[in-house]
Formats: sequence, structure tokens, C-alpha cells
Amino acid sequence: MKNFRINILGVVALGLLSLTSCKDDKKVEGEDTIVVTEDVVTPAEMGTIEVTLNSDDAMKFDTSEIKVKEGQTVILTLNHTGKLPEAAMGHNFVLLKQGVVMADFATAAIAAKDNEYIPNDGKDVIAHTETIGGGESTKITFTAPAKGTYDFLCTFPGHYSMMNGKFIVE
Ligand SMILES: [Cu+2]
Repeated sequence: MKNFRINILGVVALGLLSLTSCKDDKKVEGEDTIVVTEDVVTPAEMGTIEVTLNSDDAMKFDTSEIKVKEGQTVILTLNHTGKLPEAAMGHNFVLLKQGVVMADFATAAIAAKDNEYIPNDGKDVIAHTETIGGGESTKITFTAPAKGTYDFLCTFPGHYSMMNGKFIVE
């Protein structure tokens, strides 16, 4: 349906350009191409979605499922509502690429303290926050990936089995 609408837009644009500049056919063709391309590249009506994820001293996220739409700009806020410091009860939000085994990734993350507990220079990750302690909040913005189901987790050592969920892109 979206493609169909884009085609209609393109046809309308063609018509308008033909009407307004019929003296120079070659120039009109060039402009037509540009107009159609812009309609395809610019995602219409996708917009922005704000997601809030809370975590606490009980080593839990308050949701196990986040739903967004493909191509949306996701503004994700991670709150840590506890009191324990980062060194004892740090939390982050890490969104894994598909095919990455969560347990393996979490194990590798233990040794990546100096990189916010993100191992392998982040190549397995779509997006992640910094690690925060009690009373802190952090925010990231990223583009929702292709339709599908992705794993998210906290990679602070020992947390992922309690702190993970599904990030569903529709
Ligand atoms: Cu955690």
C-alpha cells in the first residue's frame, strides 16, 4: 500500500512539473527523477516513539516487551529507580543484532567493563545505553531496525538472566 501511494505521489509530481515547465522537456525529466527519489527515501508518517524502561535494585526491568515500528526513531529512556551505586547494581539497555546468542554475549560482556560492558567493539549491537546506577537516568536515540524480534538485555555481570526481553519491530 505504501509503494502504491508513493507511485501516486510521483505521478502527481510528474503532472505538476509537466504543467509548470513545458518549455524544456529535458529539464523536466531531470526534476521528475529527483522528486520521485525523495519520496522513496524520506519515510513518511513513521515518526518518533518514546520508550521508557525502568530498572531497580531488585535487578529487574519493568517490561519484558517493547514494540515499535520499522524505521521509527526510537527515543529510549532508561531509569534506575534504585539506590545502589553503579558498581554494585549497574544497569544498561543493550539491543542485540539477530543471531547473536544472548548468553555468549553476556559472558563476553563481563570482561568489557571499560566499554560499558559492550564486548567486541559493539559489532553485535544495534544500540545501547551507558551503564547507570541508582537514581540515574540515561537516554539514547536510534532507528528501529527491520521487522522482526530482537533480544534486549542488561549486560552488567550476572544480570542478563533476570534482565532481558523482546524488542519487537512491526
Ligand atoms: Cu542490570
